Amino acid sequence: MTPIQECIRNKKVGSKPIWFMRQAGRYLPEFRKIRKLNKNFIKLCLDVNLSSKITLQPLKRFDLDAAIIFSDILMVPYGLGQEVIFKKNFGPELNSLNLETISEIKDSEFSKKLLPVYKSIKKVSKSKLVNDKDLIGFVGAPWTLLVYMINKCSPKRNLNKKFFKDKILIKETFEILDKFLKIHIKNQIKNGATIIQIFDSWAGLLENKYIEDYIYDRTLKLVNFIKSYKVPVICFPREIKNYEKYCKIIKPDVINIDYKTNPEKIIKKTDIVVQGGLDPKFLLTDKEKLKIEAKRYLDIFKDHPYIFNLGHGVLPKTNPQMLDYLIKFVKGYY
Ligand code: 1CP
Repeated sequence: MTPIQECIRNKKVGSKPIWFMRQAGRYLPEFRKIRKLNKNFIKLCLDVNLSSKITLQPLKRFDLDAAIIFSDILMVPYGLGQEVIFKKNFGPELNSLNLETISEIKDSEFSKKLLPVYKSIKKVSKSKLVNDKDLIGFVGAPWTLLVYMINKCSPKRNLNKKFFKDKILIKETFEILDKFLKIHIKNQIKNGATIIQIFDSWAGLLENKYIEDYIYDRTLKLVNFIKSYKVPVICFPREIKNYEKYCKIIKPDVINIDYKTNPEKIIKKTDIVVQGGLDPKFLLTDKEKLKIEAKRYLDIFKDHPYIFNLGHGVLPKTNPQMLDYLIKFVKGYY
């Protein structure tokens, strides 16, 4: 069994497995080199040779316990026929959501559009570099995808609250997402993903009165679907106000905490396996500060099954040597 599966299935404590959100990305010069020659981000995700190569880049450098497939949560709206472009210094930009068009998309058409993602998963799963390691597939949570699809750009730029009023648009989009996220998850598992992570990056934006309908109900459907394949599911409801309640209702196999969540409080309230937490900004400081902060997490989770990771993705300004230092420190701690 892989170190991560031991931690999740056997609730193993002791040495902590480790991987990083955004471990393949802009902080790596070898990624930037490929990115420079491939200006179209979606096209890059759909290039089987390049996306599998990028997925494996961090595993060539570091002693990590998992690979995460190089793709994006916005590949699902793309697969549904909503145009997505990634603009430099702006982020993603989507065109208007046309319910009629996306309701007509057929399962086979969607799977065909995203076929290179599945081929890339298959290719990576056969690589020696992931022998005895996990290969993480992922999806955006329905709520977070709805935000991008209706808002058409990152809500950190501006969130058009007007759309909360269109209940029909919201309900129908959720129904379509439920169907196609399940297809996307199934295709990833069938091609070699051994764990699925659900990213709910904008969980913290939602008003309490909508949480039940837009986060709990919708996410639970996906979590139960993933569990039916006997594949572990990690949930990351970033900045959600009540992590304990989320765990109680959703019951993911693993809960990823953000850096604002108090790690001590979380283990008092739940026996679910925990992942992450460390503020990625510590990787921009110095080794001594980074070590103290990493040690804090390792000590808190000494007797609790814990997968070492961050409280959000690796930042583009991170020096890869700091990541190397952190991995060696975590691996050598117990
Ligand atoms: O070179 C570049 O400009 C690309 C930067 C980049 C990368 C490396 C984007 C654009 N996406 C990715 C890959 C990616 N995205 C992965 C790959 C695997 C890995 O982790 O190494 C994953 C898991 C994601 C998931 C993702 N995409 C999320 C959820 C996690 C999070 O960061 O909160 C979100 C919100 C996105 C949307 C997205 N993709 C990229 C951008 C700039 C954004 C928008 C972020 C925002 O709204 O602020």
